Amino acid sequence: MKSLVRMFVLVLVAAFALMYLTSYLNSSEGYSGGRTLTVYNWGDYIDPDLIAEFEEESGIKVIYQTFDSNEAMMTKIEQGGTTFDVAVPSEYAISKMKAEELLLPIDHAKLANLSHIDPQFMNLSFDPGNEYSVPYFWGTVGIVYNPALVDGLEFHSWNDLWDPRLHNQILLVDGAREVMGMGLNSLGYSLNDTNEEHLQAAKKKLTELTPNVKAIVGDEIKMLLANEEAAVGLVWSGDASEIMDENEELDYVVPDEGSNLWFDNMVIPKTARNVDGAHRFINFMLDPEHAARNTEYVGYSTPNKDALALLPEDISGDERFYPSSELTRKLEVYDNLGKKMLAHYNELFLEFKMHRK
Ligand code: SPD
Repeated sequence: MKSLVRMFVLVLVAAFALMYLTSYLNSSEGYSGGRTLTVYNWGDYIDPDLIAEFEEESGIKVIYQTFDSNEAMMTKIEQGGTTFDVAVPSEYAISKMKAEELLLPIDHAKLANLSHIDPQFMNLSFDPGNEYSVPYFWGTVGIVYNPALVDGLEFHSWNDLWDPRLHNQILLVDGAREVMGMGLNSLGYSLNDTNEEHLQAAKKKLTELTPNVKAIVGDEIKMLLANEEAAVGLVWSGDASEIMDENEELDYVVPDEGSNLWFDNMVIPKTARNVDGAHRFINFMLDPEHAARNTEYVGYSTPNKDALALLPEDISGDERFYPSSELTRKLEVYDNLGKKMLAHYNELFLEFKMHRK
């Protein structure tokens, strides 16, 4: 009997020791070889050389994972069981994650490079005082098109996309707010509209676009448009810039009715195990030389004024991707519409996608 008890105690001690060791190794503060940082970012949204340089400089191993929509990212963090140290949500997602207490406060004292951010990107309404987030990239939503493939069509209005000459020629980015937003904007409604009649009208309008829609896709939209597999795309501005780098024939416009102005910021989710490493990583990305290289690599617009000054004029002076304040004033930022309404936008988008099948 005594030996049975001894065995039981030994097993218990071994289990506790194993649990302690596992959590120590996973924790950032552990021995240097075991220090890790888990970064959760959009696909194609960082220069991989910068990750390698950060690892070299800090001795921290980066585990890098990607997502393709705010909704997917939030669901994963909400569900728990993850250990993300840094994530990159857009503004309405930041506001929602803050409300759901999914974020840790940012310690500005640890971010010497925060001073390089242009003040116009700081202190925005979705995160007053940047208590929980730090600017990474920003941009617009618009139409990228290949003039040689659109039969003389010009794109001043979202409604131009409904032209029958574009049969099976349009690719849409796989984003509920972007696609629903296009439907709403085309009818003159706000991107943040919550009126059920307007939302149903937007979905109906989108279903009428179906004959022109070739596919609804993720990051492959860039390759498909650059390779001229379709003539037109509903895209984020940075993707347009990357596509146009690959194929100079294409152009990008923001329709006259207006569109979306968005901001992707770095945050530290509540799941973080390496809060200090997260600050080091964020500060590293804010360094002007690193931010400039990242901007050149991914093609998106940087909010870092000192990085912008390092970029060639053909990038920093391109008004399609660094629009004037006159244009940005016409654009709308997505609001956090609340859990229920955001789920409803997703549902309507899904119904539109199902209708295509
Ligand atoms: N491939 C990187 C895509 C990043 C786009 N973020 C835009 C979010 C707009 N709400």
